[in-house]
Amino acid sequence: MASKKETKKNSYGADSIQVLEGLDPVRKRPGMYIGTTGLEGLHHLIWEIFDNSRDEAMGGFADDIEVVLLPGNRVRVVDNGRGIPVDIHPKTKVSTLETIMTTLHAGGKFGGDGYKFSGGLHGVGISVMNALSRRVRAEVHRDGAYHVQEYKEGGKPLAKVKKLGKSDKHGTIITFEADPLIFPEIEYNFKTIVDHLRQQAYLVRGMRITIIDARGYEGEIKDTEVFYLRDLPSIKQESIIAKVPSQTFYFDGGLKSLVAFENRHQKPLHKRVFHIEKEHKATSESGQQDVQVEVALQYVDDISSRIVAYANNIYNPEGGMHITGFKTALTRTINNFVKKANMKGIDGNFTGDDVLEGLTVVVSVKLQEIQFEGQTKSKLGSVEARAAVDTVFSEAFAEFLEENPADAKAIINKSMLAMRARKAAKAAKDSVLRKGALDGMTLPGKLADCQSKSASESELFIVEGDSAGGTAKTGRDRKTQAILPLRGKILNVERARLDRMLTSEQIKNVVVALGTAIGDTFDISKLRYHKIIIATDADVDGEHIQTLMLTLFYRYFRELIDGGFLYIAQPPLYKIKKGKKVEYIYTETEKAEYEKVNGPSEGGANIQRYKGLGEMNAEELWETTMDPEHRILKQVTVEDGREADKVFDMLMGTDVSGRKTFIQNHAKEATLDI
Ligand code: 1YM
Repeated sequence: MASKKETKKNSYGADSIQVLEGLDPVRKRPGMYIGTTGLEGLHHLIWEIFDNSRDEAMGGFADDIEVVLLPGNRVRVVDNGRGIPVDIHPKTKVSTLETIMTTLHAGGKFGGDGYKFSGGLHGVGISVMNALSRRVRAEVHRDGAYHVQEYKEGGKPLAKVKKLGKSDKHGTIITFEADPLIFPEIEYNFKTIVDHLRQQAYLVRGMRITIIDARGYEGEIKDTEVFYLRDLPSIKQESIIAKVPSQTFYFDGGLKSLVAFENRHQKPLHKRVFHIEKEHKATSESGQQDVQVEVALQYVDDISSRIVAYANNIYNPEGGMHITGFKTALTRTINNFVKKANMKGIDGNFTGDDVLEGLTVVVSVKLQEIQFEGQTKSKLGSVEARAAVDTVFSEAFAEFLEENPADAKAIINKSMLAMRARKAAKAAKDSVLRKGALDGMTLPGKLADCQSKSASESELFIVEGDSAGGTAKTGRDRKTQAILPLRGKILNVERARLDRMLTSEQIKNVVVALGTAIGDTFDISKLRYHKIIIATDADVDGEHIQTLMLTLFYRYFRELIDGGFLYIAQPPLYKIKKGKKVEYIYTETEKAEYEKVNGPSEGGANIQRYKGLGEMNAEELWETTMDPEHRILKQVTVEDGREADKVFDMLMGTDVSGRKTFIQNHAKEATLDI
């Protein structure tokens, strides 16, 4: 680290302030500066100071940062950088430290040249933090001395910067206490901080970040104490560290490590993680800017893709120009490689979607002048980023494919599979969706239809298993209730594409029985039953089938969910017989209550547990699950379509544990219709 620091010149020159303004605007309209005064805004205060330390690390001047949550709602951020300059600023006649703490110095560069690709407005956030704090203490080790200045009530200095002693160290320590007049709730979330700072650690290779939650520490913590940081005169509190939660991040691999982290629950298809980091020089005539580009990627055995984008270390959930450039370059590079390699049976006409399947990629760009689309910085607008990523990535990735034949082969195979699946899915979908494809189909033989032709009084029970189906047929009300049995495990939901599922005989039966057709020809007025009731066993297979059905309805028959036509049956878990009295119990909570009131099997009560629908006879099934007078149905709703879509995607992926959890948590959600 030291050698790195020495190669850079100390570029501070205190004469380039552009706009100076007091802190009043920040206190008047905090939302303008930190978004909200809720918990998110509160955490923003930490990010603002942390960004200063991170920029110092990006510039090569620091490599260690410490964030400490202290008792009394105080937060301390420490870095081993150059230290904020403390000399008198020629324009403001007060120290540079005081100037940047007490003025909104808009206009970006302040002080020296800053760093080529800093987070943007250099050091601007620190005054925002000061304005919104009740108390702040700034300590600087620099120029052979240890300097301190304190501020109160929204950034008012208590005194000038004081030199409190000698120091051969360098670095900055900021301790602040957010102002309760601004923030109605002050409660920092350790996990939020850890998650945010972990991402940051990936983005600046070789930067160590330690986060310490010392809020619960009961001993004394002095003002100047640094917990962990090297280089600073840390009153090493190893004893404290051992007693409170802490976490340290350091990723030598940068984005390469981030890709590995994102893929931690996945099965990689090739060994090497591709990685490139390079500065793309703008052509001088066009007057564009240089762009720093970093990309890391690896393919895994999954059908979805994970694309993570950053611009100047700001996360862009909606992507933007860098991602556009990346996608174009990825498709072109893989297709070119395939053509050049002259692979048998592969023509190199992959689409963008083909090459994205299974991909985990992180793209990070750094620009001097950055533009986002919209207020939230969620999408990068700077056009230069597109060409920069395209050029840097395609060049390096072509080389990677050539130099690593095994990895290249695995990647091409994955795209090949995706292409085949896409074509097959399209053909299958076309044939299923083709106008009238289902029109001529007669009702499936398995369906025991009801007598009524009025949809409003008709119900369709989709029942798991032939045997339960048979029982339901015997027990039902023939006039209004139709039964369609589904054979055992109809289809492996895992990894099955919905398009392909539609070609399955069993699913087709469901579609034909509904009567609405599907796709372009879908017509809700043709729905043959106004209650569609999924009835499965209360076990893993049953939950599996429920999930499959929910997926099918969600993707292809959304209107049936929106219209409130879809339900899940609630068969009882227990039957309790006491003398001639029979009682059914539907949940474990109910059972616990029953036992509390009656005592276990007291008075000769006989408790029978139902493992599946098939264990009930026709009369019991009618009484408990089908009789509109007594049954419990759960209506399926889509509260938040977007959220649901995400979950379904997850269900179709390879992460089995995530899918299981979902099935267990959600299959039986929704409102009661008793
Ligand atoms: C815990 C917070 O603020 N570190 C920090 C800030 C600065 C510097 C170093 C720094 C920058 C420069 C020169 C330069 C800042 N300085 C300024 C300004 N940590 C934290 N560490 N020397 C030191 O940019 O040239 C703004 S931020 F403007 F005063 F130079």
